[in-house]
Amino acid sequence: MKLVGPWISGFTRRTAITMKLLGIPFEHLDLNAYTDKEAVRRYSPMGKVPALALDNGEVLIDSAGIIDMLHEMVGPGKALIPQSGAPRLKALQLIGIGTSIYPKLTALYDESLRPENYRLQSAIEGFVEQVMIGFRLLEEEAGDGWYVNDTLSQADIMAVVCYQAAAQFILPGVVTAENFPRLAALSDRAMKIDAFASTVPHL
Ligand SMILES: N[C@@H](CCC(=O)N[C@@H](CS)C(=O)NCC(=O)O)C(=O)O
Repeated sequence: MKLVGPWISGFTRRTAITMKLLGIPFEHLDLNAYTDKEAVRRYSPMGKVPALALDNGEVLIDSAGIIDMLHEMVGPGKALIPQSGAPRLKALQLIGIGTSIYPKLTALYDESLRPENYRLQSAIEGFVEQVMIGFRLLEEEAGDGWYVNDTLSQADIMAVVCYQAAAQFILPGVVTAENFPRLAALSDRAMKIDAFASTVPHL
């Protein structure tokens, strides 16, 4: 299988982390949706990443669908999400916060590319506000281990992907270890694992 997209794409990164944690081998095509448009579109006609090109030539886009398929491949016992009940609901709630934070980080990045006098300050403030509410919710739920049943799950993956992207690239000085100590500790725990450490994003 080929995974198309760069680690700076949080949705690609969460897919790669999942594949590595599940022991599913893949070839990484480090193609950027903005700067390698034509090459990306050979796999993903709309130009979205991540795209997973299967060995039979079929292609799947959207990280949620890809991860759903990967979980099905390995079976419920190995899937990185509780199977049912309150733990599953908790994981889905946390994943929902993370997958809602990330597009706002992307929107902030896109705004930063505009010449200063073309930036919409009210939109920027709104995005930052939403991001900060999301991080506060994730911070409140974090403890000394992993989020749900102290077992590494998709909730931890998405929270770490969001925290690192914000702290390193989008809102450094605002999203910090000082302001979000539990998220910072979660991120440190994750970085001891190769799936996270080997997918560090760079611009
Ligand atoms: N819901 C999608 C979001 C994917 C997404 O927005 N990817 C961004 C990069 S992080 C992208 O492809 N941007 C290029 C574009 O939208 O044209 C997923 O979970 O995979």
